[in-house]
Amino acid sequence: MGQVSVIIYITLAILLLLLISHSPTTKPSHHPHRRLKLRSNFSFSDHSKPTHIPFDPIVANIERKREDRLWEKAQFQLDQPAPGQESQPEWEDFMDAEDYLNDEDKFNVTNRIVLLFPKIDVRPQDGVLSEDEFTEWNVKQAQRETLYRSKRDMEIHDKNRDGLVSYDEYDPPSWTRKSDNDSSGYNMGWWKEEHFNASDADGDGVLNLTEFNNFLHPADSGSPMLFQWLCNEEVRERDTDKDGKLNFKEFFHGLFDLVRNYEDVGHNSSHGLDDSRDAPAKKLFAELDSDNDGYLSGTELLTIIGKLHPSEHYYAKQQADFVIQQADTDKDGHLTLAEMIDNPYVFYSAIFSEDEDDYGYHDEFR
Ligand SMILES: *[C@@H]1O[C@H](CO)[C@@H](O)[C@H](O)[C@H]1NC(C)=O
Ligand SMILES: *[C@@H]1O[C@H](CO)[C@@H](O)[C@H](O)[C@H]1NC(C)=O
Ligand SMILES: *[C@@H]1O[C@H](CO)[C@@H](O)[C@H](O)[C@H]1NC(C)=O
Ligand SMILES: *[C@@H]1O[C@H](CO)[C@@H](O)[C@H](O)[C@H]1NC(C)=O
Ligand SMILES: *[C@@H]1O[C@H](CO)[C@@H](O)[C@H](O)[C@H]1NC(C)=O
Ligand SMILES: *[C@@H]1O[C@H](CO)[C@@H](O)[C@H](O)[C@H]1NC(C)=O
Ligand SMILES: [Ca+2]
Ligand SMILES: [Ca+2]
Ligand SMILES: [Ca+2]
Repeated sequence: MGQVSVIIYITLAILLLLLISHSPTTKPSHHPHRRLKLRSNFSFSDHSKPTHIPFDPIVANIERKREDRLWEKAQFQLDQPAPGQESQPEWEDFMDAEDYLNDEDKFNVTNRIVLLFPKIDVRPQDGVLSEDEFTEWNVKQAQRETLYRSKRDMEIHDKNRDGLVSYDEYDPPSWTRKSDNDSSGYNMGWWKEEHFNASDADGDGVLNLTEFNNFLHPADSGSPMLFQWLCNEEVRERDTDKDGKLNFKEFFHGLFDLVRNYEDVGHNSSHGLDDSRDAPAKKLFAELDSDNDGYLSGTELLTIIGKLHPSEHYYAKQQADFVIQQADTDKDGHLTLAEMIDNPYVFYSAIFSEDEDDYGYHDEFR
């Protein structure tokens, strides 16, 4: 037997030992392999859609930086379109960020949760997180996001860089232009003067950052003027006979289903379609028609503004309910620190990916 074969045998034996030492029995893992991933789907074209609210400010910061780069690229291209030189956002640009997130020494989700928990557990500080506390946290994170984006959007419009946007400066960006043709006679009118004026809380003719942010997010503005504007827009959009108010038919075909979608519990549509919808629709119409003239005005819609335009709070609560339900191991409706630590990826769900390939690879070699 030659020396070569001996060496081969020894090598094989060592390899085998290595494989065994990496087997699952020697290193039990609580979680299947996860790889944290930054959101890849941020859309510059639709600001009205609620996006996922990031749980962890660090991740939010990273995602924002990434967004900035995409945004700068997009702006650059608007300014000077370079033919033939297609530029998609380079995933590689952000590899360092993802490597950071997946480096357990640098970004240890357990430690992050331990750090964040007391910041969420504030009302009251009792060692458990309630739905309200989690909702508040989500609202705060969401507000940071929207304000940040508004600030960036403002830079586009604020041509003279005085930190204020006048109506003349406000040039509609392409994402607001659904169609220039406006076949309905009324489009959303983002850039209409009325909308601008309703956002100008102090009436000085220009929008500062707060006012501009409210302009972009009227449903979250808390401003009576903007709520009124939103309701007037609802009327205008559904007002097919153009008399400036909604009759029952216009309400029924345009608004009723929208309202109903938010209170769909206990509905039973198994019998007669229109019969079953007619009665509750008539009831709601009568309730809303407070001056009993048989029509709904914008003002009469104000009481259901929250259903027509759910605020950030609505989505923040939905997301809070969802994560609590996912991580609430003892089902008492609250989250303890231990429950969160046991289910860390519930909170990082928007950014982790369970890659099939990763799965196979790691099962094989563990
Ligand atoms: C991202 O967007 C694409 C289409 O735009 C969609 O097919 C995909 O499901 C989205 N991914 C996530 C994670 O939302
Ligand atoms: C995260 O840090 C804790 C100590 O704070 C440690 O026990 C745990 O193993 C770390 N997790 C990972 C995945 O490294
Ligand atoms: C807009 O409407 C005009 C007629 O009113 C039509 O000729 C034109 O093609 C339309 N443009 C678009 C983009 O739909
Ligand atoms: C908006 O306000 C300005 C004054 O600041 C006024 O001149 C203009 O007519 C108003 N426009 C609308 C549509 O209300
Ligand atoms: C913008 O103006 C409003 C009054 O309309 C004021 O309450 C708010 O603090 C101002 N915001 C900023 C960022 O200056
Ligand atoms: C619909 O309502 C009827 C009684 O009104 C009830 O018997 C039936 O179970 C309901 N169906 C559903 C799907 O809830
Ligand atoms: Ca608490
Ligand atoms: Ca102002
Ligand atoms: Ca009325």
